[in-house]
Amino acid sequence: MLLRNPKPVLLLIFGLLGLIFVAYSIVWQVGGKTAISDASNRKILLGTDHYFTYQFNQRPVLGTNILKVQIFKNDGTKTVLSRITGASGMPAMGSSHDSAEQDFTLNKKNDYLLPIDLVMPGDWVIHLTFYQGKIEYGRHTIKIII
Ligand SMILES: [Cu+2]
Repeated sequence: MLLRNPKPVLLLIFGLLGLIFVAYSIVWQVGGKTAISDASNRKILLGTDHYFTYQFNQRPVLGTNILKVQIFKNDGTKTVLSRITGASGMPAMGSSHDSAEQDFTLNKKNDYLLPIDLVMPGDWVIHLTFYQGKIEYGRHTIKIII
């Protein structure tokens, strides 16, 4: 049977589609899917006499996330290195989302901070490189699924 006035039905359908879209976006952002390769704040060995931990300012989401790295001597004393860099990318997309190797900035609390831009859902890697003087002291790769 043909509806005499299809407008309200169309509005309802578009309204529902809109709601589904919004709900889907929220679920995607909050994410049951996000995963990180190391537990937050796990001690990761660095050379023979240091370790580091890392954490994000939030469960990683699309957009900019701040990665914090802290360096410790084996006895647990917080310390600094000469330089830490991070380079992020999405291996499945070739080099199209690769960032340059960027320096972490050191704040007053001796935390190393670097903004990480995750521009699309998928599997991401962040390559960390640690320097003592000009010598490469260690490397670690963080994997993120968003
Ligand atoms: Cu992409």
